[in-house]
Amino acid sequence: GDESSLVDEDPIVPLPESNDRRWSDTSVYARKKALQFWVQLPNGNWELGKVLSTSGEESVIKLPEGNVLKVISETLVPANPDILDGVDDLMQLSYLNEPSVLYNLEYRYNQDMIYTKAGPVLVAVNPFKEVPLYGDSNIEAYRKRSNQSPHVYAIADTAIREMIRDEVNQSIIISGESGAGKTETAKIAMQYLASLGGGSGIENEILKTNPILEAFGNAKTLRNDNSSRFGKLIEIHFSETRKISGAKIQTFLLEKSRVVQCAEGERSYHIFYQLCAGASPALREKLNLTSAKEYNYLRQSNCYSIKGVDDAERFQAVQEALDIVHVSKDDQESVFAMLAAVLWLGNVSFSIIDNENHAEPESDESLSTVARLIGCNINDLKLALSKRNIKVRNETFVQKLTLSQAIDARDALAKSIYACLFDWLVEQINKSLAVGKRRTGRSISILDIYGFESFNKNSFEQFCINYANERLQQHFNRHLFKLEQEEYIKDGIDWTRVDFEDNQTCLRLFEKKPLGLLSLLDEESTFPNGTDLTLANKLKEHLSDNSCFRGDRGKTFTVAHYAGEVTYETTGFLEKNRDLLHSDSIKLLSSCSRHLPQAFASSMLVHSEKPVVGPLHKAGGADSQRLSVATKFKGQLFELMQRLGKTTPHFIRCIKPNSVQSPGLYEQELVLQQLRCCGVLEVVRISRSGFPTRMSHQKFALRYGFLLLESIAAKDPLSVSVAILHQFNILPEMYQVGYTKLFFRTGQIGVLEDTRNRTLHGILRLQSCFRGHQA
Ligand code: AOV
Ligand code: MG
Repeated sequence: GDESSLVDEDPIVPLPESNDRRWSDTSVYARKKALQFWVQLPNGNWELGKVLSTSGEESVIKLPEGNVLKVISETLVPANPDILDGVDDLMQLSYLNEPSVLYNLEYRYNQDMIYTKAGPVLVAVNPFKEVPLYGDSNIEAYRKRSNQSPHVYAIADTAIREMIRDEVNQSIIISGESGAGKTETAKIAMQYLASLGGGSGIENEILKTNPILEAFGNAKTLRNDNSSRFGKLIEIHFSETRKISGAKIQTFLLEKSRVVQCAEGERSYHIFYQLCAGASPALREKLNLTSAKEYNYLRQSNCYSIKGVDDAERFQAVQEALDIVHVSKDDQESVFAMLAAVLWLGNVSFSIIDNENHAEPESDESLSTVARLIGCNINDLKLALSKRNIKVRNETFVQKLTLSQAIDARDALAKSIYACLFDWLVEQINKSLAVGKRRTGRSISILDIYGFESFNKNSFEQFCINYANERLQQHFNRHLFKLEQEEYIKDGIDWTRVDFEDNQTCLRLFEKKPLGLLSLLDEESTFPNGTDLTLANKLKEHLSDNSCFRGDRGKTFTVAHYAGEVTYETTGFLEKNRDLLHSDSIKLLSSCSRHLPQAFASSMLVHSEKPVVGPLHKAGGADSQRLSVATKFKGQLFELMQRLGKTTPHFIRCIKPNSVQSPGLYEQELVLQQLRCCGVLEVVRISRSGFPTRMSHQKFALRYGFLLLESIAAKDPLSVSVAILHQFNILPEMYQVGYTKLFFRTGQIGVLEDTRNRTLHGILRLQSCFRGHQA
């Protein structure tokens, strides 16, 4: 595709930061009208208070527990009237400020109402426990629209209706940081779509892809016990009769380094532990399987189990799911053999054979088991792990590997086998889900990628993951911004374009050619003498004038992402980006007697025939004749964005309420930080700079008409509405009258609502007085 058009299209000028407490509604006007206020306590939390008195710059505030506090009046943030407690759309709040939004979400969260609308976006706060919101009866209620409260089901239902009504493909785009609930949300959306049925069990097949892909592509990290280590787009197709006709899964960049290396307290992919715990005695014997603790690859992180998860039980579920997506028992056994081969590869050890540190694998149980499982000659395996053929012009030399090179060759082989296995499985699943002949071409896609990550140490994996999130964020920004403007225009109101903060600068840091992170990384990857340090220096030399980049000491640099700053360490960047599997290893796999290794070898050969990017590719020799990992990933992301660009998107923003994965714990600061950076605040801020409150003429006239001093009961809703606006001296710049709706600036409805309440209160008092008289 045409990449440049995506990068530089329609640049949006960033707004100057007007206030460090973004979009807090602290205008003098708002403060005069509000009855209660948010007070920030020294611990950072917000409390609701009432003003007792004001003198000069200071106000005396009474807190709910009776405490009295003296504060600078300017720091008070107006709070909403009680009738707005827990509204199901943040747009209904009269005062849109951070504490009010935080309070509203918390109020709902405490009652297990984890979903809230933020205008067009659905916000989902992770409950970290079972909530009674799902299952057939709930699905039914949303289908019939007898339940209208915000829900993933409602989003999925809207997607279906709009797909049919507009004949346009739809997408459900789920984002949020690691552990926020994206994967669960994606499954809930799939559940709703699957309930439409399709015949021949296709809907069940679609649901069963989840346990399979999670077993092979998810792992325990420090952020999430079931963290997705790959990105996924599932496209569900529908027939003319609105039944599911098939589906297609596309995956993005699996984190394969995890197979050979993972941090203390994390795990490798679930499937390894499931296999070790759940394989039948017969299978154990065939694969020479022992316990997870015996395998170096699983042992290094010192973590074998996950609280509340029975790996053996999960293994049964995965096998059943594989049956359902038509992976034959034979193929399943081949898959498990590949897994065991990977585990045994990790146990292959080396001995030094000369005084130049050259190494050879030990001929032990590990080596022979690997050879048997992949079906190769044990000597060929030994050769592939200790020697390398190097072609210079037309001559071939044999080079002995040093110990560290040999270990790298072994790990590279293990990683490749696993990554190919993952791709192969996805391919099998896709064959099973293949869209039938009676297709309409209409589909709903659900996107669930790995969330933004920031650890103490961040490497190439986080670099790619966060780059993907940056791209997605831009899609989100642009789309919602456009939507907002379209609504104003549709209702015919005056509207001057408001620009908003964009993550364009950060994306440019990644994508600019030739001086951007990805280009420089690729360039350095093609230099045979490039090292982690030369890469870091090169980045610092060329990128320091981008405001999102900071060069740090040594091998580290920092990127200011939309979701926060992340410091990356370049250690391993070049190697992971090059991702070389030596031709000797590919040859080894193609020589195997088993069909899976052969299939892996041919898929690798196909990929290595693609053209190369980067100016100096020849320097690396034959093995670098392929796209770098980062470049391939970038291409995938562009393609994804183009595909999503042709759909009507529905956005779901998942929020992680605490960092300990516990139910009932709502950490204001953590939630606030996510709301700020993931753009939910942005969307509301955009709306606030416009006219966030909308009410139809009818509804407005009905609700406030009785407040009118002169009776105009016979008049039409528009005239009644205008009369109300005049009677209450609502300033002309505070509202707009559209064709069908009234549009108000923040806080305006609150004023009317207060008057309405006071009047109703008065009427009630009068009535009870009256009744008292009668008695
Ligand atoms: P993620 O997909 O956003 O993280 P998950 O969807 O895996 O996050 O959610 C993490 C955990 O939160 C799950 O394993 C559940 O225990 C819990 N959870 C999330 N949503 C719900 C829900 N609606 N109901 C009950 N529990 C829930 V990552 O893949 O790490 O970016 O990369
Ligand atoms: Mg996930």
